[in-house]
Amino acid sequence: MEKNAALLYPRPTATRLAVRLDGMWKFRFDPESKGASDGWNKGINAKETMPVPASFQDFFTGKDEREYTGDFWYETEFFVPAEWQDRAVLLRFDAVTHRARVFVNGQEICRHEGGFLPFAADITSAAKYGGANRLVALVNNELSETTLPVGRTETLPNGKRVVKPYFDFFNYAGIQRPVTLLSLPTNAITDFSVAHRITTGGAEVDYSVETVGEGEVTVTVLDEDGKHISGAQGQNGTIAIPDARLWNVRDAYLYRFWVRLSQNGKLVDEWYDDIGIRTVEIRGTEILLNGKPVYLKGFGKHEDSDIAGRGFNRAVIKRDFELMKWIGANSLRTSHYPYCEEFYQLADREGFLVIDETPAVGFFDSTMNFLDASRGTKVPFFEKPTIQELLQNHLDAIRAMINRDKNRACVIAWSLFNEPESTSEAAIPYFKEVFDTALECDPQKRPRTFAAIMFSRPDTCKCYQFSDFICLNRYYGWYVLGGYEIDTAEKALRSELEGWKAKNLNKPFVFTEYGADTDSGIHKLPSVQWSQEYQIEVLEMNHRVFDSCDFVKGEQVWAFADFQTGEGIHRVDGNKKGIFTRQRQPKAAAFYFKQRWENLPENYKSKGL
Ligand code: GCB
Repeated sequence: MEKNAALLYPRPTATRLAVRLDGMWKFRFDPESKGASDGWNKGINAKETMPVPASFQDFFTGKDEREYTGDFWYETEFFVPAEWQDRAVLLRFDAVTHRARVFVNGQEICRHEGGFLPFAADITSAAKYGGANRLVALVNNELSETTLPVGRTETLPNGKRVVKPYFDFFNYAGIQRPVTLLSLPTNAITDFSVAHRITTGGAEVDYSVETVGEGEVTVTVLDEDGKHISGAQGQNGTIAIPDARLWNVRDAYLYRFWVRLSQNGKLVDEWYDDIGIRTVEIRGTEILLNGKPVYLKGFGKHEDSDIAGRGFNRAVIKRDFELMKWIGANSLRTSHYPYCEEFYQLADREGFLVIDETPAVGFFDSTMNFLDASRGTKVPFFEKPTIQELLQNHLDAIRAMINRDKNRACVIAWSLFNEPESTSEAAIPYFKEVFDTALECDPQKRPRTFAAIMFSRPDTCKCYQFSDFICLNRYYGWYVLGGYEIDTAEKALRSELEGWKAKNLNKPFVFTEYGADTDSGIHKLPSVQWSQEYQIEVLEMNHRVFDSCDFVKGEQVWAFADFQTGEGIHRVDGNKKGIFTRQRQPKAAAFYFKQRWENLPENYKSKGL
C-alpha cells in the first residue's frame, strides 16, 4: 500500500472509511528519554490524560510543564473490525509537532520529522483485526539549527531543558491536529492534481491521477447543485468546463471533482475534492487573478488561541473568517507554517487569497531577530556547517506542503521563508534550490516569494531576484524611529521604496508585515507607543506611503490577532500587534481598517487592465 493514498484529505466515500481518533489520550513526559529503552512503546503506563488534538502547554498550572522540552508520549486504543482484513489500514496524523515515532501494538511503524504537515503510517500488518489495538506516539519538541522552525535547545544550570526559538511565537507542541484511522482499498488513488486555463466561453482543467494498481480512471465534475458538468477518462487529460463559473476573490465557486478507479468495470476506489477554477499570474507589477488585477488586503496570522494553543480549533477558524469578512480583507499569509487543511477549505469556500508559507522561520541566528534585523546587526546563517541538513528538511517541507495544498484555489503563492538572512553570498545557492524545487513540485506553477526582513534592503539583499513578487516585513515607526520620531520613520520608509524603485524590478511589492504592539487597555492622547492611538498612527503612516507608490500591490498587516510568544522584556504576555485581541475582539485599529479596506477597490492601483 502506498502511504500517499492516506495523504489525500481523509473523506469517507463508498470505498474509504475514516474514523477520527480525537479524544483524551494518555500522556507522559519523559525528561530522561528513557521511555524507548523502558518499553513504553508497548504502553506508557500513565495516569495523566491529554486532549487530542491540542498543544499540551497551556492546560497545566505549573511552569515546568508549560516550558517542558524533550520527549513526551501519548497513548490511545482503537478497534479494527474483522471485515477490514483484506483492506489497507492506515493512520493519518495531520500534524505532530515537531517530530514523532509511531508504535502500534508495540511495533514501530514510522518516524516523521516536521511539525506542520500530515504523514501516514501503514498499520495493515501490525493491526489486530476484530480487536483492540494500542497506539503509542513518542513526540519531541526540541529545536535545533537543522529543524524547521529553527532554534536551539539548552540545558539551564538547574538541569532543566529549554528551547530558544529564533522566531517570535511560542513553541507549542504535541498532537496538534486530528488523527484518523483509515480503511482503504489495497488498490487505490494516491494523488490528484489540477491546473486551470481560461478559454473563450469556459475553462480547461489539465488533470493527473496516480494510483496503486492498474485500472480505469475516470474524473467527473459536478457543479454546486450536484449537476453533472463534465468529465474525462484516463490517468491524465484535459477536462473542458463550458461556461465555467470561475473562483473569484470573495466570490467563490467550487466544483466537485470525483476521481474513480475501477477494475473490470467494478469500482475499486473513489475520492473527491471541491476545487475552484481560477488562474493566477504575475505580470509586470500586477498580481492577476483570472487575468484581472487584485490588491491584497489582509493579515499575517498565527494558529493560536487560548488554552488549546496551536491546537486545531474549528470554532476559532470560523470566527477568524467572520472577522476577516467583516473588516473587508481579501487575503492572508499563513505565517509562519502551513495551517491545518480545514483552514484552506474555508478560505476556498469564502474566496480568500492565501500566501502559503513553509515553516522556514528563524533563519537568522538570533533569539531576538526582530530587534537585531532592524538595527542591522549582521548574523551569519547560511555559512553554518548544519546548512545542508537544514536544506534537506526544508525541501521535504516544501514538497509536502505543495503536495498537500496544490489543488486549493485560495493558494495564490508560496512563501518559502520568513525573514531569512539574505545578505550573504552563501544564501544564494540555498535560495536557488528552494525556489527551483517549489516550481518543480507545483502543477500550477504559482508565484513564489519570501518575506524579507528589514535588514534585506535594496542595497543589501542578495536574494530578491528569486521572488516572483517581493514581500517586505517592515517596522518603521516601531522597532526603529518609533513614537515622536514617526515623521523620520516615514521618510526612511519612503527612501527605502525609492531604492527599490531605482532597481526597476518590474515586479509587484506586497507588505507582508508592518504594525505596532498595542495593549488593548491603553488609550492615550496624545499617543504613546503601545496605545491604541499610536497603532493607528503607525498604520496611517504606512498607508500614506503605500498609497503613493504604484508598485505596492498589497498590505498584510502584522498581525491578525495578539498571540503567545516566549516570555521576555520585549513581550507583554505575548505579541500585541494584533488588530484583534487574542480573544478575537476588535482594537480601535480594526474599525480604521474596516473603513479603509471597504473603500479600496479590489483592483486598487491597476492601470486599467
Ligand atoms: C517579524 C516576524 C514575526 C514577528 C514580528 C514582530 O518580523 O516575522 O514573526 O512576530 O516581526 O512583531 O516582531
